[in-house]
Amino acid sequence: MYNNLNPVIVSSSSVVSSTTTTSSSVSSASLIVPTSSSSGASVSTISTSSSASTTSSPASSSATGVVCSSPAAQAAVATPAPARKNYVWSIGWVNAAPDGFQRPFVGINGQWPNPAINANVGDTIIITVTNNLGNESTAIHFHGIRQTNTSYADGPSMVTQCPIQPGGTFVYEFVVNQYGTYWYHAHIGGQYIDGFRGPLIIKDVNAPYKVATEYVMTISDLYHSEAPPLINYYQSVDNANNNNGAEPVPNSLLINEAQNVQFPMVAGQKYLFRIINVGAFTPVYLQFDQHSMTVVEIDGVYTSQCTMDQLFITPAQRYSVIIQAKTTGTQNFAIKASMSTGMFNPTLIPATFNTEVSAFLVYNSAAALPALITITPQAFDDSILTPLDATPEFGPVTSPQFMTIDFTTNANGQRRGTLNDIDYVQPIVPTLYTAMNAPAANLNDPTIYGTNTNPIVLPYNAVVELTLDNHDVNGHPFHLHGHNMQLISRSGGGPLFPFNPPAGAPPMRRDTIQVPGSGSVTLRWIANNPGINLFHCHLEWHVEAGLTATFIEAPTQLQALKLYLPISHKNVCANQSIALKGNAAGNAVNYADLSGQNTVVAKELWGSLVNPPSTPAGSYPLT
Ligand SMILES: [Cu+2]
Repeated sequence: MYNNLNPVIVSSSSVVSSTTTTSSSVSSASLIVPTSSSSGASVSTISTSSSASTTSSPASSSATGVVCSSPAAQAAVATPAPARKNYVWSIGWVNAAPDGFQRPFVGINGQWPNPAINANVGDTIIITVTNNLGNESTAIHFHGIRQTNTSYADGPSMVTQCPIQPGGTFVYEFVVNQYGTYWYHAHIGGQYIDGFRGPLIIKDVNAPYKVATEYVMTISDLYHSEAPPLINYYQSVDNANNNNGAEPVPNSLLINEAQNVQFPMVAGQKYLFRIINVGAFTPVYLQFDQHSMTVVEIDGVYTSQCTMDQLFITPAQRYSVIIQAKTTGTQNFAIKASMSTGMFNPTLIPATFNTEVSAFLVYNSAAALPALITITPQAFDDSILTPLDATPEFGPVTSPQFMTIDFTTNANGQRRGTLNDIDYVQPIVPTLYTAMNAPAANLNDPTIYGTNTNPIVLPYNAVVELTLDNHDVNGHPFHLHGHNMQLISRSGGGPLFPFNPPAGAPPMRRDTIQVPGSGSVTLRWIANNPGINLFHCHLEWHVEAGLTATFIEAPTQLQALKLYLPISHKNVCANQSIALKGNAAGNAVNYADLSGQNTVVAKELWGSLVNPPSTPAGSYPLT
């Protein structure tokens, strides 16, 4: 087991209480009990015979067989008074064996899987985080939350805050004026690969659907090795030379951070499944046996309600779907998620390797679990999921942007991801602090934010149109912090990923959009959210490889907000001698002088470890 500082580890099954303080408890409906929490043995007790498989026998591909409709009107309900939701989190290592293999995960208050944050639209979320990992720094991003007027609470390390060092305490406080399905995850050194991730659900009492019960369903790839040595070898010259810089391949797939979980079902009722791919690297196909999914929300945007049999979900994307229960409840049904394996290097497949995970809709707990199903990838086109608010195409465009996606080797021979030929290298001062303190004469000059942060300054209310040209053969799910993006066009996805938005319909809008391999997308948004908003591929290995750009959005208006940096934010910087002002090179006297800025990553990368080992990983640990 890889732990260079022997951090304190607790067993996830030994802890029964939580010190979380919150004004309302997590819905019991979202609590799913795995059939086997201590070993993966139950996997083999269920037949995998393909002859026993049942499919929902779609008559045609999802590109052509999908039925969409407008939702029925719902009676208006009084909205609850805004609440302040306080969470107190101790971040620490927790041993768990979600697929039968025990390893440490980054847990909260002695437990892993991590709890959901639950709120209503308009609530304030306050999370007091203490880093008790011992050997790693941390930082938390709230994926999809716009952080209007609270850019300092967005989370990415050295972008909107300093890393939270071991022993450090840091307070995130922000208002959630948006409904929908989100998630939180570490945004530092690949740490969320090691399990620091969980749902963030914002309920809307006036949602355009009525259901009896809501379930949260996370899907995630699992690595048996911890992230630091994987990052180290991934970014090594040896990997660049011998494996063309290939990423490590996961060992298995999880649903709700477990396998064979059961979702209790009552005949005749309607269920909402909030599906979140919280994985690090792997897009998945998902299917319910003999139950269609009616999509009602993607990435926090209500959509035209389209019924389909299969979803394709990239890391960081969310789909909320309604499942209509059968009218009789004698039988149980299988759920299957299956990895899209196209990016896996065949020579790097680990010894323990399972690309699929099952779960079950359980109507009758006395009846046997059903045979598993098989998945055959179908054509999938999210552009048909047009927003219910009918927001038309933004325009006219005032800030056209263009980026190429490439992979290359840097001066040290490491394989790096680039946008417009620049790989992201973190600045010496967090970019937000540069923007909060730069003189007016320099504030809108992108160069002060550092060459290798890939900085783009957007004027307030600019209508941005970004075309991304993917020179890589693989698809990449790009995420923009602080906004949803309209998908104006997409090409190159091939027959499995067509682009057929309904004629004349408003463009699909979401915060994570797949850019097809060797293809391109054109995206639009309005720069009406002053702050620092990262734009990056959400495959976590590619974040580590530098496939990131930095939008410095309306810095003049950002300064006019006169943000008051919380004292805990100043303290974690002071404890690590990181300056609260200055340009990307740390120069607070002459912002135009970037001498000494970071332009090349370290030769040895070890994620968020604070005391990295002195010897390189040497190879991928294939377990
Ligand atoms: Cu990528």
